[in-house]
Amino acid sequence: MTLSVRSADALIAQESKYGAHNYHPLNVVLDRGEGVWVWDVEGKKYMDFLAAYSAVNQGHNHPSIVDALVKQASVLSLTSRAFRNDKFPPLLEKLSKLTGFDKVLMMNTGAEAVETAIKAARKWGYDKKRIADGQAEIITYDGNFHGRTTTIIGFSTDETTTNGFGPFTPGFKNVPYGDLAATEQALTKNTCAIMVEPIQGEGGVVIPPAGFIKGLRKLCDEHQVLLILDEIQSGLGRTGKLFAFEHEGIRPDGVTIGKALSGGLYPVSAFLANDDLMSVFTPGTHGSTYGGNPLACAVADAALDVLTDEGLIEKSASLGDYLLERVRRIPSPHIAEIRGQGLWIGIELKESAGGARRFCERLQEEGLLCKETHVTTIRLAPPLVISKDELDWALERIERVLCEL
Ligand code: IF1
Repeated sequence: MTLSVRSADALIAQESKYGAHNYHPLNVVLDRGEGVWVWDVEGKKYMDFLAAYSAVNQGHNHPSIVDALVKQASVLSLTSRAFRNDKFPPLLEKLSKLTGFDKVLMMNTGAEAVETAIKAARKWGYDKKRIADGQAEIITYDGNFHGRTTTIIGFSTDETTTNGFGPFTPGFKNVPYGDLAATEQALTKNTCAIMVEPIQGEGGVVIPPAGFIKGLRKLCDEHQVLLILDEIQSGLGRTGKLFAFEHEGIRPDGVTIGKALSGGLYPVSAFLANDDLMSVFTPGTHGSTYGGNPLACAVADAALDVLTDEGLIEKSASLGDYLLERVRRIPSPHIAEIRGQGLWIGIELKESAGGARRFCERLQEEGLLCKETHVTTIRLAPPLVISKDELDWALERIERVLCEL
């Protein structure tokens, strides 16, 4: 392969000079992807073990999603919701039938879907639960991650994301993640919803105690409170089920999805709910220029087909079990704890390991791209299209780096 005219170093310097420094990425500059593989500008090949934070569950540039994107882009991209388009209604029906929710509200980014859920929950609180105007409360959790808008970061417990960005939106109450008793204590007559990630992603793939989500469902039923789950990262196959809530055998009142809804080709998100909740929205109460545009709908339609046609959810369950078992057997002195569900694993390192970053940098040298979270966690989340052979290729490197460093 010919060397790119613009070297990685030049591109990194250009980014540093002209871009805001709101990230600290690994120094790998990618220019091509296919399935679980990506290539940097110098032609070096890597396996992607982050999958764009689970947006690329279907693998990079899945041919049928690319095909849908190109085809639709050449016909009609955006009408706005002032007019109707022919790709929107079929996607709504497909999503409703696949997920079992009556109604779908399309947005673009994950944070917008979460904002939509917050607005729906509050309005339901005033319209249906008769909470006094302006008093609605939502219970959220320590260690949460739901996006970057000013309202959403207002209830984050991570100081890096919040410091210097106040004042924040009132009406949120944080309690310890996984703590049912603390949740019950935080409920008041003004509580309209509990909003929670079934597994905390940014928190470091934190799995709550078994029965937590089921317990929340019970509390919500007893106190006329909505259960809203953020499945933007945990949903659409990542944990080995379509939704992570299926592991607990319950149904929430509302769910947010995004990321893999488009297979990573375009920002598409949605808020899903049954009629009783979604009916709080009437013309003019919510919207988005791009939400539900034909290009997004064509892409999402194809991305959902890939998920089901290629059995990616089942694959995540079976290969996830295999990956977890193999990672649990790694005889590394650095490992404190291993957490996982489906093809989603957090390797918690001991204090003495010197942080997860140096392991991720070493894995990069070995051709495997991972991203640490919370300083001490190595997060594994490959595209769900990964084969067993490819997984073994990655495991060999993960084992080596964890044992040799
Ligand atoms: C960043 C983490 C992943 C999410 C959940 C909503 C959103 C996200 C459960 C918002 C987004 C992201 C965004 C990205 C890093 C990332 C992330 F490390 F922060 F936690 F995925 F692991 N709900 N997650 O995980 O969706 O508006 O971004 O489309 O902000 O740096 P968005």
